[in-house]
Amino acid sequence: MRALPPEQLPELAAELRAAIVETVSRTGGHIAPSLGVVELTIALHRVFDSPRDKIVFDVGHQCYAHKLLTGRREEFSSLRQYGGLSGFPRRAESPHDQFDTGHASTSISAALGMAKARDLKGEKHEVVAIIGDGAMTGGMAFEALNNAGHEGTHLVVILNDNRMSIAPNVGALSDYLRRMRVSPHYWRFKADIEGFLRRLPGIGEGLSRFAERVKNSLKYLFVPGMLFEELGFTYLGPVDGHDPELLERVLTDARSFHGPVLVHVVTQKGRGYAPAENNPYAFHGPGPFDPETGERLKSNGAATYSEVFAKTLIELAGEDERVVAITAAMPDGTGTEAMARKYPQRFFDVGIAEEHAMTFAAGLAAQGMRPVFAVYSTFLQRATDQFIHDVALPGLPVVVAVDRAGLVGEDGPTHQGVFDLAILRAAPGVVLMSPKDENELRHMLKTALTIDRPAVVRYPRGQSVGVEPDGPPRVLPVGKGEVLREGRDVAIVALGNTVHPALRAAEALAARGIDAAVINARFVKPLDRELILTWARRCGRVLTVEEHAVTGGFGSAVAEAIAAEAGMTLKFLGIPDEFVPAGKPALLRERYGLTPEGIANAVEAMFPERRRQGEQAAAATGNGGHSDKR
Ligand SMILES: Cc1ncc(C[n+]2csc(CCOP(=O)(O)OP(=O)(O)O)c2C)c(N)n1
Repeated sequence: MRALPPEQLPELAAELRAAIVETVSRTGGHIAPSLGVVELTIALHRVFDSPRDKIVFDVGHQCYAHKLLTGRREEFSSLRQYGGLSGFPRRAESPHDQFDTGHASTSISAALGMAKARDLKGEKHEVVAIIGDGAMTGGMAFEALNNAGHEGTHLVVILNDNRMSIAPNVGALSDYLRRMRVSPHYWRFKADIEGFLRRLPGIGEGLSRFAERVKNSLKYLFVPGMLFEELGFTYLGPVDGHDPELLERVLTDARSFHGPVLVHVVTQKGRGYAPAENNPYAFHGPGPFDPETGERLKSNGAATYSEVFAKTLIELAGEDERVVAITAAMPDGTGTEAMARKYPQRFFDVGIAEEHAMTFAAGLAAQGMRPVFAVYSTFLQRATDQFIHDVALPGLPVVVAVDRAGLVGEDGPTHQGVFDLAILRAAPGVVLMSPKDENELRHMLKTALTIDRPAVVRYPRGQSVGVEPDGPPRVLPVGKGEVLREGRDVAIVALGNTVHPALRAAEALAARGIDAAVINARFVKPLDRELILTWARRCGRVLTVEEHAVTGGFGSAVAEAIAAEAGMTLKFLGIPDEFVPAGKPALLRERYGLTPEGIANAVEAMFPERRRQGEQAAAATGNGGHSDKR
């Protein structure tokens, strides 16, 4: 491809676009982001020598042209299918995929790490991060810019500015980029300005401090990208991201600079495919569509869980003025855009900033509001500390609506929502629940907004069960499950969207001569211990079912509750379900029995008969203490 004369590049770009549209119209996928960076990807592979030079995509959903250009054309039709090509860069898939991605705002950190490794190993190659203006709103990106500017390590960051996150991009940074885009400058102009300033009498070489300040102020006036310059980057841009020759020139320039360089490239999301150009929002990551017309192939049926959530949220927000909704750049996916339309003052899109969103919600709750942060399970992982430290510890009534909890599908391992319970369950004092259907989701949202403590409702992606609402949303008894089917042989304890399949399984089992009880747990925390224990004892066999990792999930919670009932004696010694107060570690270990004596006592308590015998022996000899305790 490097040998192609420049006049053939538009043809190559058109071929890549045709291949992307053809495949994605069948598989679904991130078409608009990928179409927008076709020329940029060509330029990257002509200027840089991948895989020797490291090209690191952010989020990674814009990598389709990269995949086509790096030996994966034959398999491209298997994109996002089971056993096929990933929709994101995967190290295991190709040496050209330098970093596994799926979540936003990681590329500059990863690229800086690679650049540092290069320097430490005495190697000579380039490292390039490609990050969108949406991903640039994430805290990690700022942390990395801050660190990279300080380190002064050479790396190239390409800011792919298409004005869009999934929805139109938001925030002060987005406004800043917009101002730069409309300025008529481009990167050569910056050099001209600097040269001009240097030639000004009294402002050139050997500047007084005053003159230095004047120069800097003039720079602010004329030179775009000062924000990045102040952070220690050389800023080049803005550059038209659909002009192949210009792109090659600026990227070649960027290579030659010392230290970190930021190239601001302006692209059009969905470029070259009219339906995506006209509606980049809908074509960010659509399902299958008709490639001729762009019409989405719609499946009819029950409302999605997100739609039911959004409708209920509006209803409950109408009853309570304190209810506000927060999204981290997913107004459409989470359904919170309904709130934006109905109550714009009470809706906040904070950008791709889950960490900030959680603590922002905590701040709102601390002042008496009732924030609902709707977030996909996989992206909630980002806000783990903010949930534990800022919401759970002070016990603030933040509602976390965990959408896409469970199996998510074609986006693959970075997007499956199977860790939220394991993460959140450790936090003392929180209420974790999951509805068996959309009707229960309504009640759980009402419950979450009514109880005065941190509450989490997790529900799956896609269509709901299709049940009718049984009256207005109502408060459920916290920590209570329900028995949906009685049985003698085994207790199936199911959570969320596994409850209905469990009921069907029980029917099938009846035909096989197994009488299964089915319990809808509803709450992971507080767990309905009593109910589960009753049925565990009654049946002697328990199967837990959840769309979540078994490690640390709902089943683990049940196991903890019924461990004592199992044939062998099992106890858990560790930190009980509470926040640990301040104190010297030795004292705290005493408190929790994590000392040799504490452990010995815990073990001894597992031998009640021995203890009784010991006590009897002590009584007989007149010795009141434990005879075997040293
Ligand atoms: C931590 C995290 N939160 C949310 C998302 C969902 N998400 C995927 S792409 C995207 C928008 C990215 O916008 P931008 O970086 O500008 O790239 P573009 O799609 O415009 O090329 C969002 C919010 C994500 N991938 N990671």
